[in-house]
Amino acid sequence: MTKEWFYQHKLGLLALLVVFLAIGLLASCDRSEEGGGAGQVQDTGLSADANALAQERGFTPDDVYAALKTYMPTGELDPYIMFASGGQGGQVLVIGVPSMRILKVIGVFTPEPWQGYGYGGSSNDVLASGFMDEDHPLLWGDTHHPSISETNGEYDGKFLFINDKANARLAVIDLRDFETKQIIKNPNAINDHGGAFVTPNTEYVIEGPQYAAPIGWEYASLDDYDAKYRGLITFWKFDRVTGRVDESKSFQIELPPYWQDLCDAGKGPSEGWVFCNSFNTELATGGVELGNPPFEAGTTQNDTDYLHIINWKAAEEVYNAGKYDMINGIAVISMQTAVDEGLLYFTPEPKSPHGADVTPGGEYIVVGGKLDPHVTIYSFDKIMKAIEGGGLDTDVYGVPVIPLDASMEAQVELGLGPLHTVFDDKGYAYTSLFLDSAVARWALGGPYADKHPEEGWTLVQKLPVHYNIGHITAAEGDTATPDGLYVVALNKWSIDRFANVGPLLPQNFQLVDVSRTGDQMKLLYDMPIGMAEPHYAQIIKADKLQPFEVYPEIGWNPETMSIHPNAITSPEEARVERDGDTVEIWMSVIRSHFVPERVEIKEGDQVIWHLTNLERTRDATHGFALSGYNINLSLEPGETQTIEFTATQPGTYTFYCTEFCSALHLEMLGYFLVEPKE
Ligand code: K7E
Ligand code: CUA
Repeated sequence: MTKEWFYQHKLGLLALLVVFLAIGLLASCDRSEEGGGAGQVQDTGLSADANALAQERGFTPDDVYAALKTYMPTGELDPYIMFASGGQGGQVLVIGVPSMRILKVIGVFTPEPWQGYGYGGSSNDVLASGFMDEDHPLLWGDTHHPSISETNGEYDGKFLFINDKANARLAVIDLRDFETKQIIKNPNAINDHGGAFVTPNTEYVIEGPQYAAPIGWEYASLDDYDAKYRGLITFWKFDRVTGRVDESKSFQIELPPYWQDLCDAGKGPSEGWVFCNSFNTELATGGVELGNPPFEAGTTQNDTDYLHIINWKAAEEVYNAGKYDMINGIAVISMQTAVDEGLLYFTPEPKSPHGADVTPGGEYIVVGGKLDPHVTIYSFDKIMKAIEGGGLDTDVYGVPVIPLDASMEAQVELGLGPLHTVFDDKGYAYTSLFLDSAVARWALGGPYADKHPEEGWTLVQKLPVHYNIGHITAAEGDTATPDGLYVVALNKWSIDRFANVGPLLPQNFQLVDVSRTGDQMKLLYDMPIGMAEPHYAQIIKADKLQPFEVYPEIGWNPETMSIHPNAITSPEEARVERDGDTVEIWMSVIRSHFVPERVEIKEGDQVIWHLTNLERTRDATHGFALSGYNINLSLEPGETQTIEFTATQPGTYTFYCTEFCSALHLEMLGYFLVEPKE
C-alpha cells in the first residue's frame, strides 16, 4: 500500500476504523455488564491494546474519530498552515492544521528573543521604522487580521500582512523566510482595525480605521467631534518586486467619524470595491463620568449603522488624476471628492455590526450585527443597480445612502451575537455566534443553492463551542475557491477546558470538521493559546508555501534578501580592524566556534560587528548572545547580520551561542574584553 493510496483512501479507512472501534466499545460494554474484564476484546480486527485504551479512557466513537482526524505520526506534515494573529502579543502564530501544533511565533511588532528580533541586528531597523519617531519607540502591537497575499483571488503564499490596532501600523512578512520586513506607521491614523485585507491581486493592502480622531491625530476637543474628527481608510500600494509597501504610491480616503470596523475586498463581479462596516453612527463621544451615556449605550442607540461601499479602482483613478491633498506625506482624497467622484456609498446594516465578509464568488456581502440575531446578506448587483438608479438620500456628511430594501438579498436568523462569517466549497457559510458560543452553519442561496441539499438562506446546524467565539476561519476560506475540510473557532474564553493556570486563562482554538454536508459538523480538537488573544487567522494549503530551507547563499542579508556587503565566506576572512575609535569585526560562525574567539577593545570604542553563519546544513542555526549589552542574534544557515554599539561598559564579557548546535555547543563561545579608559 503506497502512501498516496493511503491518503486517497484515508477518509474511508478512518470511517472503517471508527466503525470497528464503535463495535468494539459496544461489545466490551456488554461484556463488562456480564462481569468480563477490559482489554479482552479480540473480535474487532484491531489490536486489543488500542481498543482497550479507547475503552479505558471512556472514548466515544466521536472521540476516536476526532483523534484519528488530528493525530500526526512523527514525520508526517500537516496539509494546512494557519497564520493566526497574536493579539496584544504583537506577533503572528504559525500553526499546523489539523494537528494544531504551533510551528513558529513570528516576531512582528514586539521584540522576540528567539529570532533575535529587536536585539541588535537588522530587525532593529524594521522595528524602528514603525516607531512614532526616534524618541518614541513602540515595542508592542495589537495584531488583529493577518492577510495572505493573493493572485486572482487565491492565496499565493508569498507575503503576509497584519495590522496593529493599537497604533495604526501595518507589517509585511516575507514568507520566503517568515520574517517581518517592514513596519509602517500610518502618518494620519492613531488606531486602526479594518486591516489588513488585500485586494484580489494584492494591488493594495487595505488598512481601515476604527475610533475616529482628527487626521494626523492633532489635538481637538471632543466638543468639535462632528466637525474635526474623521474616519480614514488607507490603500497601501504593495510592490511585489521589492516586497515592500510603497508609501509614495499609496493613498487614503477621508470618511465620516463613524467607527469603521472590518473590511473585505470584493472579487469576481465586485472586484474593485471594498466593503467596511461601521458602528457609532450616533457620533457618541462618551463621558459617563460627566453624566453622558457610556460609549456602550451611546454607540448602540440606532437600529442600523452604515455599511461603507468604496470603489477603490475609481479611487485609484482619482488619485492618479491628482485630486487629493498631501497630508503628513501621504495623499488624502477628501470626503467631498469621494462623494463627488462616486467613490463612497452607504447602506444601513443592523445592529452594531461587526464582520463584513464577501462570498467566494463575490456576489454578496454578509454582515453580522452583534445585537441582531440575523446575518444580513447584501447583493452587490442590487447595490450597483441602486447606485445607477441615482436619486439617493444622503447622511449628514453628504454621503449617498442606499435604502436597505434596495441592497439586501436576504436575512438569516442564526442566534445571538453573530460576528464573523467564512465559507466552504459546499455552498455553506459559517458564522461565529459570540453570545450563543456556537458556530452556525447556514446554506447560501443564489448561485450556491444547488451545491447543498438544503434550501438557500437557511440555518443548517449550530455547533456549541467553548466559549465566546470571536473570529472563525476556514481552510482557504477567504479565497475564490475555499476548501471546506476544516473550520477553526477562535474562542475568547476557555473557562473549564484546560488545567487551571491562574486567573488569566488561555484562549481556545477549536478545530471543527466540516467535511460532511448537513448537520454533520464535529468538534475535533481544543488548542490552548497561552500567549495573547488572537483575533483573525487564515489557513492556507501547505504546499502553496515555498520557504527557503537555508538562505540561498552564504552571506545572505534577510533585510535586503541579497548578499550582505560585509559577508565573509570562510573563517580565513575573519578579522578585527581598528580605525581610530572604531573597531570593526568580521566574524565567522560555524560548528562549533566563532572566529575570532577573543575580541579586545577599549571602553568608549564604536563597535561594528559583522557575523556570518557559514553553515549550509538545514537547521544548523547558531545564536549570538553578548552578555550585558542586550545583544542577541539568531543566525540561520547562510545569514549575515551586523550589530553596532558603543562599548560603554568596561569589563570582562562573554559571547556564546544560544542554540544547542552540536555536542560541543557549550564550547562555542568567546571573550569580549573592554579595557577601562585610563
Ligand atoms: Cu472580531 Cu479585531 Cu476582527 Cu477580534 S475583531 S474577534
Ligand atoms: Cu552554535 Cu551552539
